[in-house]
Amino acid sequence: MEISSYIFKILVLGKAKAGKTSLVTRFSTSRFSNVYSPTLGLNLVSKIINVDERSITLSIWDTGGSWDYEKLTYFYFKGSSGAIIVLDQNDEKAVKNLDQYISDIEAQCSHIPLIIAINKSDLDPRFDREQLEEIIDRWRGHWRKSIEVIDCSSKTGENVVEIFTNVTTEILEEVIEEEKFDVDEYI
Ligand SMILES: Nc1nc2c(ncn2[C@@H]2O[C@H](COP(=O)(O)OP(=O)(O)O)[C@@H](O)[C@H]2O)c(=O)[nH]1
Ligand SMILES: [Mg+2]
Repeated sequence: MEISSYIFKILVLGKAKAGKTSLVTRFSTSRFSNVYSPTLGLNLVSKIINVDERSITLSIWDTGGSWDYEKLTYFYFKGSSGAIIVLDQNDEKAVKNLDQYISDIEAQCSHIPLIIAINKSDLDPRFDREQLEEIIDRWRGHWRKSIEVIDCSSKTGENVVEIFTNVTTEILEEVIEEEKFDVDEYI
């Protein structure tokens, strides 16, 4: 049996139909379905990933659209070590709620590593990439952790593993740094 030394909670956010569940399913089972089935409440997936010769358990929180945002944000966001915001590149209004998602993360979790996953790279791009870059540059100006933009496709599998590996690597670096600091305090 594999022994996992860390458990990281990863929050997955994005508009309905952006491809959150598809991304998580592709990562956890290597499968994809074209049929849309709305996530009711929460899709909670646990998966072990190996990064830098460590095995880490990811607790992935894929939120559904039907939840009462106001009441449940705290519950969904609490204790997240990293977040993935999924945008559908085939949607003209893909970046519309991006600012809101990042401010909610800032308010509920403070600054944690972020990945902006531009999903559906197998389809035509329809959104304004410049507007996306502007929004991200603005946040990067004061965000204390990494913000990475990765184009991916849950359909073809492009960059799906990379998204989860990269967010885990960022979190792990931070945790190892903190552990060193803790040890130093005792010397
Ligand atoms: N072409 C294409 N379709 C996708 C991709 N990812 C998801 N979809 C489709 O988009 C729809 C919504 O996906 P879903 O994962 O349920 O979105 P969610 O509401 O954000 O969880 C479904 O019909 C999926 O098959 C992708 O990378 N490429
Ligand atoms: Mg879903």
